[in-house]
Amino acid sequence: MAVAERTRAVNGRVAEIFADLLESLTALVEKHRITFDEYRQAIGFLEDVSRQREVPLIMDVFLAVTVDNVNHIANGGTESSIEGPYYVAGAPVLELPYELPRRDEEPGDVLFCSGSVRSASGAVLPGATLDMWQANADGQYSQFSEGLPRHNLRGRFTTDEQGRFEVRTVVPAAYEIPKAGPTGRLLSALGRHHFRPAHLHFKVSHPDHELLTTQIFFEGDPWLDSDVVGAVKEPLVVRLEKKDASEWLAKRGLDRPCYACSYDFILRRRA
Ligand code: MBD
Ligand code: FE
Repeated sequence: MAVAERTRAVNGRVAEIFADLLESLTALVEKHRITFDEYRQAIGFLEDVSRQREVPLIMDVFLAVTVDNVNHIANGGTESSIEGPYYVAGAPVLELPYELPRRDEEPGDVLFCSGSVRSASGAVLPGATLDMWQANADGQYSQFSEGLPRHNLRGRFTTDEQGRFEVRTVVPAAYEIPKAGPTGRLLSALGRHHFRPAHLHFKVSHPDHELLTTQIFFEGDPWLDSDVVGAVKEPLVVRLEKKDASEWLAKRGLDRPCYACSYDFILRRRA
């Protein structure tokens, strides 16, 4: 393709990637003999995705995991997973004892998420920052569903002298991609389900170490093997443990059973 070759030579990476994109789309139109009717439908679909603010969602559903895979370097650190479309920078900085901001009558089971942050060398990392966000027990994220406080179930906190943390939150529900939106309608048209397994999002950071963006999942979740975005990695699946020992509960000011999970994050040193 002469045009592609010329742009490749002049404009570097953007031109090179766009040439390949156009080549794929051209082949697609030719292979399926796309009609003008279908062409206009495609334009309408993209306008709809934009109008309903689902550009980040649809990109993450179909492509983000591949971006994560081609950039993946485990190298002794915790496996990464995608950020997803619902991260908001600037979540509240929490004070001890850590509790993600929640509503007075926040629905769902209480969850204590604990663990540690260590360096790939094995050294514990006091003062590591965890930036955590999640869906509520209805599968909704604050700022992306109506009627939730701005920073509901979003917060930042740090590890203690032993590199440990514990934060109180609620057990998230599985996330269902809205069926009414263009992304959900496309999934329906493809005969696919709309669910992500329940998960907790984290960005874990510490000076001298690479930022880790990842997600934690729960054993036994019915959607683990068919996550609509395909972001589950086996080492990121933890046990959701029921806690009913009265002493353990009393120490945390609770009088009814709750859940706990634990994860030890490992950060790679910056080169
Ligand atoms: C989510 O909650 C999510 O984390 C991703 C990656 C995609 C859609 C919804
Ligand atoms: Fe999510």
